[in-house]
Amino acid sequence: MIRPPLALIAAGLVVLLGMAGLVRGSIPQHVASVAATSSVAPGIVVGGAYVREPATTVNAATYFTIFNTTDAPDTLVSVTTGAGSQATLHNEGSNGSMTLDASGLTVAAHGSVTFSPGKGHLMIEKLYGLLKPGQTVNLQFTFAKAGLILVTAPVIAIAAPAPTAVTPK
Ligand SMILES: [Cu+2]
Repeated sequence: MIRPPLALIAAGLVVLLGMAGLVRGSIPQHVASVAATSSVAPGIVVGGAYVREPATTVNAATYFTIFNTTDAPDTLVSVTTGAGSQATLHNEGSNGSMTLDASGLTVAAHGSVTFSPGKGHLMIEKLYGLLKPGQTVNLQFTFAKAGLILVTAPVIAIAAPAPTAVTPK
């Protein structure tokens, strides 16, 4: 019977322990990837969100697209943010593809609503500080059915191009 030298067994144990360490190490990465998709709730996706760099702390306009991938309409009932004392949905002009009323903003089944310059924006009022490019603003969207959706919106410089919302598959 041939026995492997003791040193070789020890080396094998180190390799096994090393692999166990790698598996444990991968758990935080998995959690991080889940956090990165936090703007996705079952069926509702908020994409292309950004805050246009404001000139003052009076207010800042936020733009985004809401996709409803479900078979039923859902309603955005409120948005809150840590960047200012209030956040309100504003329709712009008579381009009225969106209907804002006391119950909120309804997004049709398999439909989308885009807030963009000329159409509408989420106005963050009474900013707690001036927002600069490179910063991000956290937004909490509450939908009647989908519930709470967390969105992180980058602050985009006054003259810089807006990010594009990717249509969910
Ligand atoms: Cu406004």
